[in-house]
Amino acid sequence: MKKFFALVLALCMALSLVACGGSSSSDTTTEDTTGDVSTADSVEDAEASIAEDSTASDGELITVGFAQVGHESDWRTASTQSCQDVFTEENGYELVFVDCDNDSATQLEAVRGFIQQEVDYIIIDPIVSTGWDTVLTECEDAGIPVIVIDRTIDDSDKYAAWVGSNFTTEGLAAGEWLNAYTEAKGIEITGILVIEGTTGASATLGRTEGFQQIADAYGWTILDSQDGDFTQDGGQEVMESYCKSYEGQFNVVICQNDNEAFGAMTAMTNAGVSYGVDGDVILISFDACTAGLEYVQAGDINADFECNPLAAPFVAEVIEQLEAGETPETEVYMEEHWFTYDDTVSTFTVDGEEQTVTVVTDEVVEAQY
Ligand code: GYE
Repeated sequence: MKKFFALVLALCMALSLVACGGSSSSDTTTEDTTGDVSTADSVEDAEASIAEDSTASDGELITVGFAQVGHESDWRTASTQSCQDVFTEENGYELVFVDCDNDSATQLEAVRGFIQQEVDYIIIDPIVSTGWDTVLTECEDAGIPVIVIDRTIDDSDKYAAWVGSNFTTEGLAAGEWLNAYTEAKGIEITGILVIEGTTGASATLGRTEGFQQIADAYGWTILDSQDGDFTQDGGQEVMESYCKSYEGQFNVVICQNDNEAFGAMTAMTNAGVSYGVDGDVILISFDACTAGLEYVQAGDINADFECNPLAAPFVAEVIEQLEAGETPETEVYMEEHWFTYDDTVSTFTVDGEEQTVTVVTDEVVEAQY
């Protein structure tokens, strides 16, 4: 049973590490408590984990409670699927899944419910980054290790590990790509509109902060930046109001996830505003799930900055390490790519590090989640 689990885990890890193909803008890395960063970017690493993991079990099912944000986006669906694929009985787990419907009170309640159920581990994808210390102390008192995924917790360190993405880097990359693209095309940026994700979510905070830094550096005007709640309806509603308030004043729209971009496209089409590679407005998105990439390939979205939702295999590895009495790495960063319609910009620099883009082809779309 354990060997089978370890093999599945290793395969999942290997697949998620190579799934996107193309060139990598950042490797999946882990950081230990001393701040040292190591890289786990090869099939050999995944294979090595078979031997390591296969010694850790007593054959009992491990109960895992997962307090998921909700079901607001394609990204979220992929994240949920990743956990449901990995934390199966076949792999030695019983998963208790709660969809918190983007409500922070429900999420705290879910975590307290897991404590009452005496689960072995708790996974939290925190809707917002603050308000966590009390409930995490309760988990600690109950002796239940917490693993945080995706969004970060900023007001408590009472968890064993975090697995996710560097949202500020995603925002910086979007900004630097936009600068290189507009220079290459000879386009002058007249005005930028941002549709943010959920207020208080670290994904929103990081992407906003990263892009703002670049806007400040190049002297761009951000006309407005409003919450679209990471949903298609939210994106459409905000864009409808932008089209009225800023008619003729903008030529860049930044949507902080794909679903908002889908809504924004509907609003712009209805308002007679053209977008994408042949349009008047440059449209940038984040997440790069399959549907987002299809729009990039079609030229409707100019560039899509990936946020990798397939965290579960890495969470399982953390749990295996805790089961074995080892101290897991405290931070695990997912591998991510920057996707574009064409290679007008093939490389650009973020904080002195060269970034390469992946031009979206049929194979790229097929390999994506
Ligand atoms: O970008 C969005 C989702 O937290 C990174 O949440 C995640 C974000 C993702 O709803 O689509």
